Amino acid sequence: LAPLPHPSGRLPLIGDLLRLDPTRPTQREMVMARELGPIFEIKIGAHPIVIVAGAGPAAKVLDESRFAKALVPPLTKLRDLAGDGLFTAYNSEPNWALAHRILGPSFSQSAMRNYHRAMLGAVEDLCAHWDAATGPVDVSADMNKLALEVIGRAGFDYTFHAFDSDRDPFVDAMTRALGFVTRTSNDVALLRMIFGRRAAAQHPRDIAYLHRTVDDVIARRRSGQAPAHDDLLQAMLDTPDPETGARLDDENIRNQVITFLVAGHETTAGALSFALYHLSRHPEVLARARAEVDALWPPDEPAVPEYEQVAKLRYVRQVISETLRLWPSGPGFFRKAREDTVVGGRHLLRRGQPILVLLLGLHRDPAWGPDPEAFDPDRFTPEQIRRRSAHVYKPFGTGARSCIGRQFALHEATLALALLIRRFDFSGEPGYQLKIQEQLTLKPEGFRLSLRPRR
Ligand code: MNH
Repeated sequence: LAPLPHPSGRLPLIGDLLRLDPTRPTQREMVMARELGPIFEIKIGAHPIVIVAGAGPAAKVLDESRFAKALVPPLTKLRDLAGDGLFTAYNSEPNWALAHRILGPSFSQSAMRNYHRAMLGAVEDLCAHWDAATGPVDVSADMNKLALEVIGRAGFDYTFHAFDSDRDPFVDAMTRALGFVTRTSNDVALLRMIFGRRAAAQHPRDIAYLHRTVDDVIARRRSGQAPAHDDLLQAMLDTPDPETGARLDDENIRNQVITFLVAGHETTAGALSFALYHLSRHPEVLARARAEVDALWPPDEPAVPEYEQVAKLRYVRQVISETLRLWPSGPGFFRKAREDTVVGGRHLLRRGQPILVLLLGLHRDPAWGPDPEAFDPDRFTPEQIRRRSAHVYKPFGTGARSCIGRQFALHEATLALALLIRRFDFSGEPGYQLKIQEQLTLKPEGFRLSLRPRR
């Protein structure tokens, strides 16, 4: 058995810390993978993390019978906010299986019919916001607002007034809390104790505020003060477990609401932002996508997009898929071996050892052809998908703990992207160099678009 490759210059006590980038960790790891190969190890202080960045070892660790989701920082820190919600629950926690069964039908493809209107309303608000823009718009900021409004309205019949100047203080509290979770997952604990006191004091206040606000939304719905609604909250309040008849308690429902806000908003927003970035760089792709949209909803007629029509936007959907290949907004996820296991015939993975499946690496595996850096939505025609192993494309994770919100995200992103390219001509700023911000999720930083309404 051979030790795993690791970065050079490893030091006692701090391990590879000097080689890592606390503000853009997965982007640095993607660069390391080019040098170290499809499986390697980094050490954060004394803690080894195995990184899988290529198809061979990925096929192994994606095998659910031998590997499972691992809950390590930043996910463990996120439990301060989201507790035993679906995303941060331990595999063995009974509330995970309970919530997974109760919520499954609410996230099915056909359930998207219930959220379609709310999604459309939020997109229309964004269009109005863009109509009123007097200069270039900050794409990541606006996609964040859109996705937050969508999950708020479709999930809980709640608006954050994200496009208004007097937006809900909830948004700032959540942004601060997520920032704190990210920073404290990648930094050095001692420095934080010295320099981070103020943020550390704010964090529990932010969490208390988030919890209070959500508890109030739940209580109002339960008491009938807020009307019943065909949304995620109603499903959680009304649906008994199909197996045992048990119900989710109010604390768990609060954790799920916060989970959907956290897991469902920056991810979809990042995907939309990167999609607009790629379209601004690939006029031929934009033209094809727009032709598809215009054929469905002629540009000189008012469009009333229907739920069923979103499935017809095949090429727009391919644009989203290719976007999630190159810059998956969730850049990786953690696995662990259920028992000691040998990978690649020569590397021992200890039971429980955290393993990061680095999508930034896997999605650029040689299996993608000679130029994996090229943006090409034709990689996602049905024929191309059939020709490839499913193990080289995992933007929504894998197995039992894969993304429950996948259909939700794809319906939202396809609808929003289609309507935006229908309504607006746009161009990026000429000198813009893609720079990617990491905060649990990835998003383009400082990317602005100049807009011109098409009609
Ligand atoms: Mn989502 C899990 C990516 C949109 C709710 N999501 C995951 C995982 C990935 C992921 C990867 C697996 C994480 C892990 O293994 O630790 N999610 C995405 C991406 C998008 C996305 C790339 C958008 C694009 N997710 C959404 C939306 C929602 C959502 C929208 C909710 C409305 N995701 C979840 C939940 C989980 C999850 C909940 C945890 C599921 C579970 O463990 O049972």
